[in-house]
Amino acid sequence: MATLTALFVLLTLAVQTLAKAVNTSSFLPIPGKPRVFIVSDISNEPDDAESLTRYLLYSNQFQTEGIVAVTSTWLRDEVYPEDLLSVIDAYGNVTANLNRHAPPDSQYPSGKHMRSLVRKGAATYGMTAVGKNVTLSDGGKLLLERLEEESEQPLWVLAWGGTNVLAQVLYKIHDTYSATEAAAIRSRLRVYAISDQDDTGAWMRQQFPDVFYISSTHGWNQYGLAAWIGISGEDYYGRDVGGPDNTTVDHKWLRDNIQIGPYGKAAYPSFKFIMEGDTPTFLYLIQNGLGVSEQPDYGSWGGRYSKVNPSTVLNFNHYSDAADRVVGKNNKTFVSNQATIWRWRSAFQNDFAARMQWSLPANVSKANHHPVISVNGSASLAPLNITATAGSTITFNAGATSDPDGDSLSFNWFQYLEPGSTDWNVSGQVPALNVTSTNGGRGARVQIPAASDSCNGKAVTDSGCWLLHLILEVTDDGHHPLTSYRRILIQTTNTTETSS
Ligand SMILES: [Ca+2]
Ligand SMILES: [Ca+2]
Repeated sequence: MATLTALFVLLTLAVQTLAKAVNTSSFLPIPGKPRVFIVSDISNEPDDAESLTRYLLYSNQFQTEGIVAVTSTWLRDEVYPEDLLSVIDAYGNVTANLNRHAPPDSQYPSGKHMRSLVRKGAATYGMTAVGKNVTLSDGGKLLLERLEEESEQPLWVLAWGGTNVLAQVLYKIHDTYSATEAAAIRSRLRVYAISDQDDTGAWMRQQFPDVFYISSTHGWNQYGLAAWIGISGEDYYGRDVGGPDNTTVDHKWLRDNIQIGPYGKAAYPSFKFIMEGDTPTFLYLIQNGLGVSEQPDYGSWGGRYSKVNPSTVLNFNHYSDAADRVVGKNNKTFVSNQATIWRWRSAFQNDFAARMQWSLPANVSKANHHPVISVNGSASLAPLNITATAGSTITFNAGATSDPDGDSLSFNWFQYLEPGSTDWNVSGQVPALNVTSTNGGRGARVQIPAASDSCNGKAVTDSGCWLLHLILEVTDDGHHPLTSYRRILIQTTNTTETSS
């Protein structure tokens, strides 16, 4: 009898496993792998270890080029590469589990490979690590090598702590190469820094204003004013309280959904102040169809930023906070830089939780996989570019959108008003699309405003007609619902002018 029961249990498990089996080639494809170089003041507080835990669950989307333990104003004369390694070791134990949920051509890198990318930064504060007589730290040497590679792909330096490893390398490049060569190397660099956490950020932006540099700017240590606290900081900083849903960033949710299994339990510590202040740096680069990394003002899970000064004379490439208008959980409208991040929180927290399920053994995982959006026959994650005449009506067909798990899908078409405008009150300034969803959301009919609005001379495009952003957001009904996006860029035109 016991044997029969055991057989029955085995058969049931086998049937369940078969029912869960999904075709990995139907997973959301990963079109390219941004080159990423992380500098982290890990161990000043638990949150860098948290961010690294999340980052590694996305590491099959990136070509990681280096992970360096650095100082910051919070950790002035020590660095802790060993704490990076312990998170990576926990990750290395679950890559086989994770790879069952990754497209065959975008498998997760091994723990051994990720370990080989860890270096020490300078164990001194800020500008003391920068200058003519300074020997590059091991982290600096690796970063210099990566920047010297003549890659077609830019190198994204994500700063979770101080930036003196980057500053010492930029000093070195300036000192070693001709002005033209140094500028060419800097043109391959992209930075997303979590505010300034030492004195080198301000120095770099002053010395090398051509560097593409995303960071919130505000008084020293006034983090409550920074965009990145939109990740989870409304209660701690007392900003936008009541807007974002704070139930997915508290200790209980993290305990139930993230601190689980062989990876989450081992790697993800409980936060001290707020959850994962550094995570927006790579949320910005996640390829889900929403963000466009070369366009900080388009908005993404990592927030929306615009140029501090649009002068083409200065060639000043610093991008800082921009605001979105978002209706919060309490039905009030919030206008803030932090809203550019928290508006996506439900999606990015569910995404994290779903990936943590991937790290579990197959028989306990409630694995879910992303919807694959197809609009007008195109399933790419890059924006769909179309041209539309002012006053016309255009239609979109997303009927071929699918889900690898066969989940039910909900469709939300909306205009993202803020990108492309520098106005504070975008409502009434940016021409409004009239969007009607059709076919249960699998299609949309969009009325383009008349030429008097679409081509009102305030648009930044050469033609004087607006580039309008339409977003399709598709969410499945898996255990942790997953969301994919498609951005449709509608360049409006005035046919009367074009034909003359
Ligand atoms: Ca940090
Ligand atoms: Ca799914």
